[in-house]
Amino acid sequence: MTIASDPPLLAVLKGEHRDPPPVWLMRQAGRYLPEYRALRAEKGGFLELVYDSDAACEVTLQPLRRFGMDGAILFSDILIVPHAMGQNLTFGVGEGPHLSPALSDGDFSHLTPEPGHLAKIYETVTKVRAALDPKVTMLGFAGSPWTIATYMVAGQGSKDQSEARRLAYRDPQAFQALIDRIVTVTVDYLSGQINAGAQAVQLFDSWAGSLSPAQFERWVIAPTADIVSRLMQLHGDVPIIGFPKGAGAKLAAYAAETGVDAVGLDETIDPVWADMMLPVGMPVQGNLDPLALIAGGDALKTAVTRIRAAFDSRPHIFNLGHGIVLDTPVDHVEELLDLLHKPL
Ligand code: 1CP
Repeated sequence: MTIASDPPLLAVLKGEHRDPPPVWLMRQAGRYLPEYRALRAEKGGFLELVYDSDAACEVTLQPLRRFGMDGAILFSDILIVPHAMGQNLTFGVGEGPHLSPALSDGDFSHLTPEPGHLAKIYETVTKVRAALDPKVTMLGFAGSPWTIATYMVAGQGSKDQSEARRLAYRDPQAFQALIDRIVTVTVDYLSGQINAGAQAVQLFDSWAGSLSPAQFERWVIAPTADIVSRLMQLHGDVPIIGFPKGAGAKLAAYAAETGVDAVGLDETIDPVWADMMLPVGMPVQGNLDPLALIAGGDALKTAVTRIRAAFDSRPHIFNLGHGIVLDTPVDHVEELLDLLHKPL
């Protein structure tokens, strides 16, 4: 239930329709912002930013100062969970993340957990929340078990998540044990973020699109439902956004079976179709193509209008369909915010 003091984004997550829609952008902090690049260079690297709660708080607030977003997303990374489970994590310059040892057999029993890594993140949440305007919603997040497992098994990002998919078929028991462990750590982690001040949380399932329907049921829907039900018991009033990127037609089952309060839509989902197919009144988030934001001008305006029109009677949070791209012009983000603040 919404309460009068709920900020707009939180009110929408609880089922209210707002016009104009509240907005935040996935990866709204990051390398397209000069002030981010400057602080990253000063601190020496990405993890140095993440584990320094003053720096991480500052980076979280940077896009809010510039653009006046309705949501502040904690500055961290989904791979902090495998790091806390005991894998070594590095981010090389200009490279993606590396986790070692890679768990190609799914066996995590030899890893020594480092829960202190997660405690550092809670500090950031508390600092951001204390600094936030009460009209802005503080969002926590974690990766979904399937997406986290793809990185833990391969040791890095991969094109088609083949190693994790192979392991899931070859040794479903070992893979299930890994997923169960990630579920437990993720529930603790999200609960810790909520206790520290997060008002809603998002589960990023970036690689949900690589699974066949039966595997999707087992490795995306079931563990997500498990996390949602455990979090609901602990924090019944904190909304959970599920973002199963690439789920396509499997989105309907995801929305119906996981128990998430809201679904994030990637840019390949037709908003008109999503509105027809999702339960009446279920809040949605998305789904501007990040490349339309790079284009700006008429292309941006047309895309924004289409999305807003499709969701004109459903609770809707405006966002991208995936993270903001590195070469996005900062003034196009301003252009987007201006467009959103005008009536449809
Ligand atoms: O400064 C740098 O060089 C690092 C770039 C960067 C940033 C800014 C990475 C490395 N992570 C982040 C921050 C981040 N990551 C946030 C912060 C909050 C925000 O502003 O939105 C969030 C929510 C994430 C989530 C994340 N990390 C996801 C899920 C969303 C998605 O993009 O699909 C994934 C898959 C990651 C892993 C990751 N972290 C970074 C990279 C380059 C990657 C992808 C690696 C790969 O698959 O190869």
